[in-house]
This record gives sequence, C-alpha cells and structure tokens, in this order.
Amino acid sequence: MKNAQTCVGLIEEDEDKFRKIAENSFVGMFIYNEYFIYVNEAFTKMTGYSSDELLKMHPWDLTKDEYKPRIEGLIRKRLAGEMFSSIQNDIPLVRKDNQILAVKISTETISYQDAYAGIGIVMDISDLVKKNQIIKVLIQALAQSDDIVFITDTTGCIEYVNDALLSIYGYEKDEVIGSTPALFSSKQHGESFYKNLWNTILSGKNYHHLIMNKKRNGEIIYVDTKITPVKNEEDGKVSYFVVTARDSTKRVLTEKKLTKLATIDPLTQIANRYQIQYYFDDFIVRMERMDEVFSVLMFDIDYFKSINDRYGHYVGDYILKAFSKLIIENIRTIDKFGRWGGEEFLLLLADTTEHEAMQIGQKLNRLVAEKKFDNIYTITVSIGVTEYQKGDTKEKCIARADRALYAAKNLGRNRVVYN
Ligand code: GH3
Ligand code: MG
Ligand code: MG
Repeated sequence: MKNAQTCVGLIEEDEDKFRKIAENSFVGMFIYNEYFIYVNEAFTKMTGYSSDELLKMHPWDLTKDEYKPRIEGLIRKRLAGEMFSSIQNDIPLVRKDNQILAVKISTETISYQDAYAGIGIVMDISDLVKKNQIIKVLIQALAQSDDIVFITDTTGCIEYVNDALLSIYGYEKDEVIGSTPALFSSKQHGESFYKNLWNTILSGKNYHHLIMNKKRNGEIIYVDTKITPVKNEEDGKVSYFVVTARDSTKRVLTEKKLTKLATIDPLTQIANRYQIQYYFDDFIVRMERMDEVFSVLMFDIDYFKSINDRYGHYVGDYILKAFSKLIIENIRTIDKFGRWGGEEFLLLLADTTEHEAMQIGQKLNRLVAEKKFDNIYTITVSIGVTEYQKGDTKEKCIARADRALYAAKNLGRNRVVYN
C-alpha cells in the first residue's frame, strides 16, 4: 500500500525522471491498463516484440493460455482501483519467437492520467530456474542413490546424509547430522592414515581409499570411499567435502577368504608352501638391498609315520598343529615359518648367520623333544640348516638345507646339522 502510494507520487510528479530511469534500465519495465501503455527497451528485448507491437497487446497476451485468466483477473482488479502490490515468481513469458522465459514480475497499482493503471518490473530468471531445477534433480539423485553420500563442512561436521547411508549404517538422520565421520570409525586405522587423508583433502585434492568403518550395531563395514573437496567459486577456498562411498564388504571378505586360502595352510594355520616361497623371495630382495644375512632351516618330524600308525591320523593332525604353534611361539615376528608339505617345515631366520641359526635350531629341537603334546605324546625333529649365500637361487639354497636335513636323519635323527 505504502509502496504503491510512493510510486503514484513519483509518476505524477516526475514522469520524465521515471522514463529516464526506465530507458537506462537492464530490467524490463512497463505500465499498463487494458493494454501496455509504456514499455522500456529492456522489456522489448526480453519479449522480442517492438514497442509499437506491445502497445497493441494486453499484458496477459504475453503468458501461456493457462495463466491468462488469473493474470487478467489481477489486472482488472487493479484497473478497478484496488491498491496492492504483487510479486509473481516463475511465470512463463512467451516471446514473439515462441521461446518461453521464466520471469519474475513485481507490479503495483498507480494512478496514471486520471485513471488506475499498473506499473511493473520484470526480470528474466530462466537461468536461475534452470539451476534450481538441476539442483533439485541432483538432490533427488543423491537421495535415491544406492551409494552412501554425505557432505561435511571443512571441520568435518556432517551437514547432509542420504538415505543409503542411514539404512546401511543403521542410524537415524538426527544422530548423524551435526556429528563428524568419527561416528563411523572402526578404530582400525592409525593416526597417520587420518593425517594423510586430511592433508590430501585440505589441500584440495580428491581422496580415494578403502576404509574400514563401523555400523551403529558395531558390525564392521568396508567402504570404497571417495572424498571430493568442493571449492568456493569466489575465493577458490575449500568449503565442503562431498563423500561418496560404496559398501564393498562382500567383495573384501571374499578377497580375504581367497587370500587366506591361497596363503595359509588349512590344517596348521601357518604359511603354506606357496606363501613361504613368497617370503623367501622377499628375504632375498631385502638382503640384497640392506646387505643382510639370513638363514634357512628345513624341519622334518622323525618317524611321523609311526605316530599315525600307533595313535591314528587324528592324533597325527593334532600334533602337526601343536608343533606349528610351538615353533611360531618361539620365533620372532620377523622370522617366517611355513609348512613345506606333510610333516616338513621351512623356517626363515631374518638377520641371522648360520652359526646363530644352529643355536636357534638346537633350541627349537630341544623344545620339541621336551614338549608333551596333549600331556601324552612326544616327538623329535631333525633340522637341516644353511645360510643364504649371495647369488644363491631359492631352489639351490633349499636343496642345501635339504641335504643337511638328510645328513641329520642319517646321523640318527633328533639333531641339527648345517651345510
Ligand atoms: P623320518 O622322517 O624320520 O624318516 O620318518 P617319517 O615316518 O616321518 O617319514 P616319512 O616321510 O616316510 O613319513 C611322513 C609321514 O607323515 C607319512 C604321512 O602319513 C604323514 N603325514 C604327512 N602329512 C600328514 C598330515 O597332514 N596328517 C597326518 N596325520 N600325517 C601326515
Ligand atoms: Mg618327511
Ligand atoms: Mg619325517
């Protein structure tokens, strides 16, 4: 009401001034009664009609048929003297070339040349409307995605989560919004893991990693996670992090199972023949790089056939397991022990000379002989020892340990021999 009256004053007192403003404006401006009675240049450009053409048109001629009755109704109220301002957001304006623009129109009632009229400004908001539509579609797509999506600010505070995250992790929305991703932490990654993650994203780079998370019920979940830092258009500073992740738990567990099958001996749960050879190759690489020595011990349980014969295969199996456990418990984690086959085992001693390996072999030989398995059974073991020589192949070195073992057997078993 107040605006309308101010406007009335302006037009009546200084119509010239209004026209000057209107002619220089980038915003479309018009005055109408039944027809347009004034249009500025910006408005003619927006509509594609000349001012002569527009001055022969009703204002509602510029919109789509289904909008016409409502617009005409509003206009007739104005022309009858009702004082009101109106803002129409997102009204279709049909141009002369039939192209349709989304426009925002603000209008007021004024008195003009002794009658009521309308004055209005119009802005083309097609780009904005299109942008808003795209944003709506994007939000819908995120909400419906099977992938986990959440958005945090630069401190990690979660501002958006999609339904997939809530249903996969088992949280309610208000439990997640406002917390940080620490909520999902499985505590399985160390400090340096997170330091690297934060360094990467704070420097504006994308981050991609398999992360072990925890659901609300404590279950572990493996998520293939991508973090995208989103930068401010104005100053280029990172302002948000968009996190998308895929639940890869099934794949990871299958891979772990396969790796285990491929590398672990199912009976004794120590490295299998394939894996101990892999360790051997690794020892050779390391020794060549660091100029370190290492030693190889081949074990064979004495008269194991008679254990099976006397007590049965089941007891034989039990002894193989208990024997493996005993050795593992008495070596360092940097040493590698694996099942070579049957009741034969291979031990790799890192940073150990043949002389030291003999002492360790003797210690292990004694431990085995003294052990009462299941408080009943005793066994002895023969051990062949050799030190890896520069230029040795793995096969050559193992053959040497085997010869030492053969000698130990020939000398009466339950002993350690080097070659
Ligand atoms: P020695 O080595 O002292 O010459 O005598 P041995 O009786 O140990 O020698 P041999 O190599 O002839 O026999 C090894 C036996 O180990 C034969 C096989 O029945 C037994 N054996 C191999 N693998 C397994 C296993 O997985 N479980 C059981 N219970 N026995 C096994
Ligand atoms: Mg054997
Ligand atoms: Mg044997």
